[in-house]
Amino acid sequence: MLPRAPISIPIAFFQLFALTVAYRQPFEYLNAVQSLATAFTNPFAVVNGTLPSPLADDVVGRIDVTTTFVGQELNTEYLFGLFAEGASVNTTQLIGTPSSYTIQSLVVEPPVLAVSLIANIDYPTVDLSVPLQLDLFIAYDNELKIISYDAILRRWGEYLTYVIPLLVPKITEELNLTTTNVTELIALKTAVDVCQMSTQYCTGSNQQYASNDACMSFMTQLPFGQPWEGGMDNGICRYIHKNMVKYRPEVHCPHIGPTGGDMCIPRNYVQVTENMPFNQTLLAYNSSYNALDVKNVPAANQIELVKIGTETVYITTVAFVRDIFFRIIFPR
Ligand SMILES: *[C@@H]1O[C@H](CO)[C@@H](O)[C@H](O)[C@H]1NC(C)=O
Ligand SMILES: *[C@@H]1O[C@H](CO)[C@@H](O)[C@H](O)[C@H]1NC(C)=O
Ligand SMILES: *[C@@H]1O[C@H](CO)[C@@H](O)[C@H](O)[C@H]1NC(C)=O
Ligand SMILES: *[C@@H]1O[C@H](CO)[C@@H](O)[C@H](O)[C@H]1NC(C)=O
Ligand SMILES: *[C@@H]1O[C@H](CO)[C@@H](O)[C@H](O)[C@H]1NC(C)=O
Ligand SMILES: CC(=O)N[C@H]1CO[C@H](CO)[C@@H](O)[C@@H]1O
Repeated sequence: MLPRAPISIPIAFFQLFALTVAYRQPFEYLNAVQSLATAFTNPFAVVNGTLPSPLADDVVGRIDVTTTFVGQELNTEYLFGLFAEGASVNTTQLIGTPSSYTIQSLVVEPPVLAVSLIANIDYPTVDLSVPLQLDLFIAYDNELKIISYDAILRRWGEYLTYVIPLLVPKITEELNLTTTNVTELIALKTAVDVCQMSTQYCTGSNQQYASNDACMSFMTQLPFGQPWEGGMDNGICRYIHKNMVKYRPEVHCPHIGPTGGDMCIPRNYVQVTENMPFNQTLLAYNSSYNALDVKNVPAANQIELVKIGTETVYITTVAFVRDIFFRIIFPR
């Protein structure tokens, strides 16, 4: 005789899911992080709308070596447009284009994940590809769009120190120069590229400099800046922002102009460090035990779930252990 299936069992099963339904299954976050990495290494496709933006409308993103960006449009421009535009010009760019990636570390604790990926950054004019490690904390909303991200470019200073000398001979050739002074060369390269964009796109009410010459003279006086000063009043910041002016000149032209707009400006270290800009926390605070999580889990199973020496039930982990489902559905 078949055992009579107690009616409460499928409900318990369903409710266990229902309790975590605001969050998604772990594999969905894995897919989401893969989508992000794919988008990052195909920036053109995001910019032209072939790949959907992985970002929520009111996303807040922070990148340690630049600054905080608010909203989907701005973040799309900085995460994808920056690289897509860099790849579309024929001259050697100081900022390369991500082409492929490997994920080195990943922790999923819905709705937050932490990932460290190694992206290969391409410099096609010199046939170079250099790995750059990116560490990100990401919070997802219920639609699996990124609502907060906090990104760290690991060894960014070391990266630039490695890359720039490899670009210099080609840049020297492109600019028809004879100088071997790298500082002067990079300052000139920065000025040429920024001023070209400014002269082409920042016109009318968006005009920043009286002329291309005025731009060149301003830019060549400006220090290039340290690698970590990508959000400060210097050349590297304007160089990062130059690729966006084409998208929305009214927003981005001031960033490459003499004032730096609200992007390339002096910043206070303590304020930057202490300011928490995110609308949604990057703490996976709902993942630990609470009574609701185990409401429909039989007491015997709860005890089993609480592993030796710990009093915390990680329901987000537990919910996906097949064996435990079976025990809930078919209690001994
Ligand atoms: C968008 O960009 C992708 C990647 O570069 C490309 O394959 C695709 O053809 C582009 N689509 C349009 C409509 O431009
Ligand atoms: C890059 O070079 C190609 C072929 O030489 C040319 O068709 C294209 O217009 C150039 N693009 C830019 C942005 O100069
Ligand atoms: C580079 O210099 C050579 C020789 O002086 C000149 O013929 C050429 O037009 C220059 N090219 C550019 C892009 O200035
Ligand atoms: C390179 O140029 C900078 C700026 O003009 C100057 O301060 C520096 O001393 C030069 N370095 C060398 C090695 O000549
Ligand atoms: C976290 O859990 C509490 C209590 O279960 C719930 O009220 C709250 O909405 C949850 N927060 C998020 C962001 O899901
Ligand atoms: C809806 C909301 O609270 N938006 C805020 C998100 O965070 C940014 C930056 O901290 C604010 O400017 C938004 O107003």
